[in-house]
Formats: sequence, structure tokens, C-alpha cells
Amino acid sequence: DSSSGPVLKRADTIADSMPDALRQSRFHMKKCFARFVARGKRLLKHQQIMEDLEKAVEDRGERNKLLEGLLGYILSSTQEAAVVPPYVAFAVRPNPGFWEFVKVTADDLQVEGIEATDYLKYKEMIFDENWASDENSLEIDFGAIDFTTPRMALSSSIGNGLNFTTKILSSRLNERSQSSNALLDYLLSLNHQGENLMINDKLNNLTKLQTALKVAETYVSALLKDTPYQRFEERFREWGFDKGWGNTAGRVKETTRMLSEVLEAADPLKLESLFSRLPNMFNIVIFSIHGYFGQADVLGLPDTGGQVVYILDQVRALEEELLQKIKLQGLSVKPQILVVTRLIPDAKGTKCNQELEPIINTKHSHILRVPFWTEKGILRQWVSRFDIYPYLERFAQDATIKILDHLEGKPDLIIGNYTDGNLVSSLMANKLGVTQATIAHALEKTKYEDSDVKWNEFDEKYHFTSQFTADMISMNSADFIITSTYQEIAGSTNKPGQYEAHTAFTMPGLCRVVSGISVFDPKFNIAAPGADQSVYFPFTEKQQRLIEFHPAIEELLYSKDYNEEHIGYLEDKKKPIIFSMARLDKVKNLSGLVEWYAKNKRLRSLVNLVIVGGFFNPGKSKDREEISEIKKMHSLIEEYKLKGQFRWIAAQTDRYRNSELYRCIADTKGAFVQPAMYEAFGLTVIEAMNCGLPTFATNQGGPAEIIVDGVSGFHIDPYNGDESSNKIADFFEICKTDPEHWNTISKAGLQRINECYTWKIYAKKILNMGSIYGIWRRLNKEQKLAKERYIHMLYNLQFRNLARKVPIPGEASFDPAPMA
Ligand code: UDP
Ligand code: LCN
Repeated sequence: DSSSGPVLKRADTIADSMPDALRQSRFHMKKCFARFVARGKRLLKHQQIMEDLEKAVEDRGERNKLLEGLLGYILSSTQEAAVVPPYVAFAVRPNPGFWEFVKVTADDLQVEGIEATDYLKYKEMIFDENWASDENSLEIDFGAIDFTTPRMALSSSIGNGLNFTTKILSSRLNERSQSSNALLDYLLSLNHQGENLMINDKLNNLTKLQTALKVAETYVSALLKDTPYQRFEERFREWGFDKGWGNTAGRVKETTRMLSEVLEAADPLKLESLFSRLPNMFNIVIFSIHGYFGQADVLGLPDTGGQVVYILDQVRALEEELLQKIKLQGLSVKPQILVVTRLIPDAKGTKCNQELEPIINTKHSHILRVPFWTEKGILRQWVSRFDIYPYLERFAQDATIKILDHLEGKPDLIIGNYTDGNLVSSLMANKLGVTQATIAHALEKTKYEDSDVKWNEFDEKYHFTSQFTADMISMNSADFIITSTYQEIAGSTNKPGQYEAHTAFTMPGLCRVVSGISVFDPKFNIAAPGADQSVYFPFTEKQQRLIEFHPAIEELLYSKDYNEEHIGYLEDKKKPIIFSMARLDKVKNLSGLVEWYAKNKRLRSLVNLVIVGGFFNPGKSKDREEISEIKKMHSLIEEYKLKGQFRWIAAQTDRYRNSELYRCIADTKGAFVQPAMYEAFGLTVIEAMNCGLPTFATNQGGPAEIIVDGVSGFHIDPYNGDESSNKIADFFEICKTDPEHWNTISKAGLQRINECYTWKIYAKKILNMGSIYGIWRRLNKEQKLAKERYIHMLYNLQFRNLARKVPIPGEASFDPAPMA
């Protein structure tokens, strides 16, 4: 923590201060650096650096003194070090988003500040020396092409890009001559499917517009507030105004006043209010391609989890917000939201083989499914998200045609989800010239250690080369990026964020990314999702409880039968239950939780364990990770004799029943445990908390931000099973003597949710972003074009070749379905 150690003076760089620091402990440091280089070339992680330090400075007092000093501060902010004797190159991260690279010569402790490029080259020397020394190896540098976008300066501003952008935008608009015209041009361009909105050509210069606004404002001020727009529509048209100002005289008056004020002198607050009511958003396209995207019977299938839940809830929230806005604008337009996904002919009993499906609980929103094509015809079966790259270009083209047809025109905003959806959204937004947003439910890069430098080891299974290239393309092409938490962008004090991990990295033999993205780019925004509160409500709301599910849930939890749906059983029904539910992916670590439980006698004596995930027969799965997890679960049950204390339930697809399951677990005074090795956000965490279930969740990723440890739930360390299982056991021991403790945590969890994690807050924010970034991209046309050309080259010369290497399953068969 930088606040407790000796803080670097603001002006000091690490390269400036490190020599002094080394000099102060020269004897020990020489020993320490000798250790670093003794084993030849290697990549040292933070933990190993600290271990080497411990061994080199055996005396504890000495060591503590050193750690408390400047050197301790530098080493503790070091993320990793590339050892290429006699050099040790350090990657130091003093604060979220801030990196510095230094090279130290081990024998004489000379220090030199180096650039990211040089640091990456040292790293490459460890893995591929020839490539590292090739002067012309491919470097990707978005920083060099993007030099006009203003950047934020503070770690604390990261994720609040809308605010910053609005400030810059308002000062640009105040630069009279050209930029006010930009606002005028923007207003003139507003229309819905060819029908002009707000102002027409009569008001084609600022003076005319400002004069007309005064006349209009005076006129509506004299009317009763509720007077409908229709009453004075004719008059307005004569003056040069079209629809969109408001549904009543009162509303119209506010809008005219807002615009007048912004034209006089824009300030961020007024600008944001004005833009939040302009009629610029009616149709939205959302891409979510992989997995089984459906409204029933899909959750828990491979690659099918929170993303689907998130998008369906998002659509409902956005549509509701759009309808309300449009009404206030005085328009009678029907907003359309289209979720575009893959059509899977072998739909496994789901509706994923249907082309068009209305979205439940919406008025005008649909799911549109478009198939994947191979040379042999339509691809019939599900493919893993890791193998999805060869189909995306064709998919983007086919989908674009269908979308334009369905919407009878272009959408106003295109939102991508995950690597595949984001790439397709980039292709389409670029082609149509539409505002683009991306969402990355998870960036896979940070989930697997050294997945960049060791890409060769991973590529056959995971195709990370395609994935990371696609991610870089879409994060750079997006007008704004929606994230769920701060940590997703810039991590925490000790740990870099998911996007931050794309700032500078290398894939030796393929490309060196010296500047992939800047987390200080004002395109980054945090808008956290919620859980549908009509489904996930507290266990205490007795009237609402879905008691019709109780017999089935009782059976699910306690019957002694072994069948397709559950194995194992619970002997002692009086014990609280600790519960977890997830896809049976390796990172979800459900088998890890079973192992912690199995090994902790105290925990086993206090509670039962129930897990929902996957299914039991490995022969039935096509997913590599799922198969190995299934096998591991079975062997743990045998090895630790878990029968009688552990119930394993197969994947559940009914969210209503699941919500009641969370609540029934709360009835046992149990807890939810989310043990993932890494979790991007973690919807189950907020579902559980919404139901009033005390929650223990991984400290790796989003949940660390959702829960305030010890207050609204607890953090657990997935890399330290003993500590985690003891923390859970401690909680239940305390609850035994003080039952109020359980209630306190349960209530604090609910309070946290209601303050920070709801869909209403989310929808408002997203629509404001669409509006502000929509004009922002117009004002920065030249920069945008330069970047698009650079991205296009990367797409054409790099991505396409990588995607071509991903194998296409053999069984692709002809399908008589007509071409798109
Ligand atoms: N889920 C489910 N049945 C299962 C497993 C998961 O309904 O067998 C749901 C769960 O309730 C949540 C979503 O799938 O809504 C999982 O979202 P989360 O963000 O926890 O993880 P993801 O699967 O997106 O990585
Ligand atoms: C995907 C994940 O892995 C989760 O962490 C998120 O909660 C989910 O998507 C929804 O964003």
C-alpha cells in the first residue's frame, strides 16, 4: 500500500530514486541480485522476487528495515522482472495504470530507466531470443496512431470517462467558430428513419437558431405546462422546429432553455442534461454470439452463463428507459433492440435453431439468429468460444444484411459482448458508421498466467493469438467501453486490471504490443449490472416466495436417490448449507471448493455442501474443461468419502426455481460461496446477495469490489484453500453462538446491492454514453479514421491469418437453408 510506505516524491521516477535506494543496502542487494541472476534467464513474478529477497537477507530485522524503506516500496510495486544475466529488467506499477520499467545490472547495481519496448524485448529473450533481436519484428503501437484523444491523468478518474468526455466536449463547444457549428450540424442531422427531428434547414446558422429559440421559449412559457406538443406543432414548424423537443409545453420549455444556455456557454452538467434528452437513440443492436443464447433451458450449458442473463436483463432495462424517454420527447416511435446471436441447427432442445424470437417482458425487442457458414454449408453444431474465429467475418456480413432488413435502417448504437461479439460489432459499426460500444464479460488474457509470452503452449487449445488480436482490435475501435467494475479496467493497488494487462505485452514470435490500450482513455466507463429484482428478492419476503417450488427443491436437496439430476446426499438436515452454482469451467473452481470442504474437518462438522454445476457423465460433454472437472469431482467424492455431507446437483436452467433455491439455502442459515480462480464480475454473487444469503466470494476479480470484506460478505482467496475454508468455518462457529451475526451480514449484503447494483442506474448511464460519445466521435472524425485504417491493416494482415489456423469441425454438413 503506497500510503503506508515511504512515498516517492511526485517528481521522482523509479529510475531516479532506485540507485540511492540500492546504495543504502548495497551489501544485501548485491546478494539479492546475485540470487536473481544465478539461475539464468527467467521471468520472475512478484512472489518469487519477495522469496529471493527473503533468502538473500536472512536477518529478519534487517529485512524489515529494508522493506520499510524506498527499496521495499519499489520491490513491492514490482509486478514482474525479466532476468537476462547480467540484467534484471523490472516492470514496476506504483499505482493503478502507471507503469515504469528499469534495468539493473546485477554485479554493479547500475540502474537505467527503459521504455516498454525494451522491457518487452528482455522478456522475449527468455522465450525466443532470435525474435527478440530481430530489428523488424512486428510492433503494435496504438499510442503512436492515437495522439489527439485527450487522456485523463489520475488513477481515481479511470472508469469515469463519460464525465471527463463531457467536460472536454463542453470546452470544445465553447470554442465558438467551428465547434458550435458542430452542435448545430449535429442537431440538423437528427432524424428517425428519414423523418427530421428537432430543427430543420431553416435554422441553418447559429444566429437564426438562437433567435428562434428565444421566440419559442417565450411562446411556450405562456402556455399551460401540460399543453400537448401537438397543439403548437404547426407554429413550431413555421419557426424551423420539428418534433423531439418534448411532449408538453413544460418539457419543451426546459429543452429550449437548455439548448440556449449551452449555446451561450456550455458547461458539463448542462451539456449532459441536454444530451440525455435529445432524440438520438431508437434502435440498438447487441451482439452476443457464442454459447446457446436463449430465454429458457440454456443456462449452465457450455459457454452459456452470466452473459446471457446480463443481456436479457440489459435489454429489458434499456427498452424501458428508451420508451420513457421517447414518450417525454413527444414522439411515437417504437424503439427496437435486437440481440444478434448464432443460429445452431443442432439446438439440443433449446430454441437456438429459431431465427427470430420476441424477448419476453419487452414490447419490441427480439433475438435474431444467424448461422455460421463453412465451405461445406451451415455449421450445425455448437462450437466452443475458443474455436469461434473462422466464422466471424462471414457472420458479420450476413448479420448486417439481416439487421438492416429487420430494423428498416441502421441502428443508432451497436453493442458487442465478449471477444466474438465485440469483433463483429467493430466490423459492422465501421462499415455503417455507427457508434460502437464493447463489453468484455471476461478478457481471457488475465485468466491464464503468462498466456501471452507462452502463447505457443496455449494456442492449440485456446487460440489466444486470435482472441487477443481480436480483443485489441475491438477495444481500439470502440467509441466507448462498458465495464462492470473498476478492477476490470485497472485492477487494484496490487493487481493490474484486465484491460490494463493489454497496455504493453508481447507474444514472442508473433507481435510485440508496445501500446495496446490506455486505461486513461476516456472511453472507459463503469456501469455495473444488477440482478432482476422481481426474481431475486430476499428470503424474508414471505408473501412473494415461490412456494410452488418447495417440494421439488426439498427433493433436489435432500432425497437419497441418485439420478440424472443429483448425486450424493445430506445425512443431517439440520445443518446449514453452503452452496455454490456455476458452469463447470476450470476457472470457476467448483472442484476446488469441494476439495477445501473435503479437507476441513471443522467445516464438515458445521455445514453441508451443495453444488449446482454441469452434469455427471463425462462422456456426455464436448467441452474439454468440463470433462476434466467432472472427473475430478467424482474422484474427490470417493477419496474423501463425502457421501452424507455433499450433494452435487446438475446444471439448473430455471431462474425462478434457482432464485427460490438461493432463498431455501438462506432458510437453513447457510451461505453462498463463489470460489473462482478469477471472476470478471460474478452475477451469482449479486443474485445470492439479493436473496439475503451471506456470501463468500473470490478476491480475484469483480466480487472483490462488490463485497466489502467483513461487512457485506467476505472475500476468500482461491489460491489459499485452507485459509478460505477456515474463514467460512469461523463464520459458522460465530453464528452458532451469536445467531444475529448471520442476520447482520445478510442485511448489509442487501443494502450494498440496493445502493450500487441495479439495472435502472445501468440503463440511464448507457443511454447517456451512447448520446455523448455519439457526438464525440463526429467531432474527432480525422483521428477516428486514422485509427480505423490502422485497425483494418491489423485485421487484414494479422487476424485473418490467425483465424484461418483455427480448425473447423469435420461434421459441417450441407444445409438446404437458403443463403442470407
Ligand atoms: N446459472 C444457472 N444454472 C447453472 C449455472 C449458472 O442458472 O447451472 C446462472 C447463474 O444463476 C447466473 C449465471 O448463470 O445467472 C452465471 O453468471 P456468472 O456471472 O456467475 O458467471 P458466468 O457463467 O457468466 O461466467
Ligand atoms: C461472464 C462472466 O464470467 C461473469 O463474471 C460475469 O458476471 C458475466 O459474464 C456477466 O457479465
